[in-house]
Amino acid sequence: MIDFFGFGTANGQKVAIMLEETGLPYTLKPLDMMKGAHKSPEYLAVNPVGKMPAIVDHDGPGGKPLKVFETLAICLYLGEKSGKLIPVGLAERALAYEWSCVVLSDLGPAFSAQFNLKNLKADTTAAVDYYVQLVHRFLRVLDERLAAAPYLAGAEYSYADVQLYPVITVSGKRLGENGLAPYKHILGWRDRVSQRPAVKRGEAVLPGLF
Ligand SMILES: N[C@@H](CCC(=O)N[C@@H](CS)C(=O)NCC(=O)O)C(=O)O
Repeated sequence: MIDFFGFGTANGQKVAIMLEETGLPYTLKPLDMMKGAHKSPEYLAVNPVGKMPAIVDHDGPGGKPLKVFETLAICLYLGEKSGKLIPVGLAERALAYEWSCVVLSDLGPAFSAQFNLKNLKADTTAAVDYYVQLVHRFLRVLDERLAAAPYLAGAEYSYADVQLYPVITVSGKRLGENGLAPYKHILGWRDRVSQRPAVKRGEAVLPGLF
């Protein structure tokens, strides 16, 4: 059984969807970030960085418990453990990792910076504008990728798509009602991915709050 420490953000949803896609048994341990649960000593013993998400697999390698933190590390662990959503070909595996990195280290942090800056009691207009244009820069590239292939790693849906999907559906709301309208290929891909039963279940387990 896997304990999943989650909260309703895009990162939390990535792990919820991945757990549902793999079918591995898990228990959601809601992490109340509004009350600072991610800074508690109990949680820091699981994730020393003090960020959500994290898992503890009580049936880890060798039958021993294994703690895993960092969204991408968790999703790769779940994919490898279950044998699901990891592309077979080496080229496709490289593509899945490459596009996951674009989402995890470029697009996601640009969305987060824009959101966090808006909450500061200071004039952050120029900094917010900078991060918004960065968000659009990566959305343009992702749109081109999804014009060239139905999924990020090519013909098949993979864990890389799980990294992007909640960023589009949850963080994407920060761009306003028509913010994603220029990205027709992303929107078509989003609609295809949203039809997957495991994606619907993952979204229901941990609805995206903001
Ligand atoms: N690199 C981390 C980032 C996770 C992250 O930023 N989580 C946010 C919530 S979505 C968080 O825990 N923020 C609280 C904090 O930074 O103290 C990952 O991909 O798991």
